[in-house]
Amino acid sequence: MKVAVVGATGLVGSTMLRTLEERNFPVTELIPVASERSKGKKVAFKGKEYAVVTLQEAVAMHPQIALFSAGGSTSLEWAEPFAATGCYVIDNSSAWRMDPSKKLVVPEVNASVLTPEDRVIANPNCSTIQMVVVLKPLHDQYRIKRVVVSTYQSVTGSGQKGVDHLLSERNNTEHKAFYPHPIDLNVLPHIDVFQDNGYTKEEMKMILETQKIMGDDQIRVSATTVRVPVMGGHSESVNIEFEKTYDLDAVRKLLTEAPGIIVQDDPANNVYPMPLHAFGKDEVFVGRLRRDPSQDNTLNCWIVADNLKKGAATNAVQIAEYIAGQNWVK
Ligand code: A2P
Ligand code: 11C
Repeated sequence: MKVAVVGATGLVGSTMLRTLEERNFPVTELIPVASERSKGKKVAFKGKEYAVVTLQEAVAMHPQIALFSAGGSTSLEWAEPFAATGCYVIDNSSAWRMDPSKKLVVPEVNASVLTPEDRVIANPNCSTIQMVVVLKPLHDQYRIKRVVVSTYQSVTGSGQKGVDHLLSERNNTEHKAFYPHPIDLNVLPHIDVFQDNGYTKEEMKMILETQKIMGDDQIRVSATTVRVPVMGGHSESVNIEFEKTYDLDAVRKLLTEAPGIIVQDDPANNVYPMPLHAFGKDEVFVGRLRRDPSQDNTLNCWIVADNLKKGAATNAVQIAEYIAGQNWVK
């Protein structure tokens, strides 16, 4: 398949290239795309070098699948023109996620909503993806009433500028501040812009995207999203209230058998998910499973995933794998 990666020089885009390689996606021709600034720059894929092209050049090359991760404005301008050529666009930006005409997909949760006519498909926000992978099997079994989540998000979620800010503070080198405060040796309860209701855009994404992906707007979600000086992935403390009663061993078994999840829950041996271990992995890790003694039918857990992998590139490639598997690509 002829595959374009838009944003190929960025953090998510380069992880998309690596993920296509690792998962052996059937790429017959790769089209790496970035801004005019990067035209002609070389990127490596499967041992070969490919020259970066512009969006205008890429759309004329008629890719069959395009993975977009070059920001919302690029997606708003270019996703539909690519789709108009018959290409399946899988868009990692927030541009189309809440558009009622676009599907918002995490394959383990709702791949079945896709039809051959869905030519622009939205990839959710990283912190939402890792949470819904765990919520889905629990919702099917016990019906979730309410979720209260606090996140501990990696600087890689901000792209290269966030990584550069942390590393330059740590190495005491000259830098242009990306965050409004120091990030090293600090914690910022602030991701993306504040809204009129006092929540940040990241927090609102966790609420609205969860309901859309789970196909249930009755699930109540309350979120606090926090940036921490970490590189390997996002962590989440999640409190989940069910309608039905549950058994902790049954929950552990359910999550162990659910697709895309690895249970790491052996506190006696200090085993629990951590971003350092999730780094570079495709799965979502869950542990610290325990009853909430303050409320009936309520579970506490700790969810970790590499936000550049399952939170972005892996999820997008899995959507591409699903589409390829349906034989919709002509
Ligand atoms: P470029 O490297 O040419 O700026 P990150 O999230 O790590 O900051 O990466 C952003 C990605 O999006 C990069 O590949 C960047 O390319 C690409 N990008 C940014 N703006 C545009 C644009 N207007 N058109 C195409 N690609 C863009
Ligand atoms: C962060 N979750 O960690 C953001 C990054 O809507 O795709 C991804 C933003 C998005 O800052």
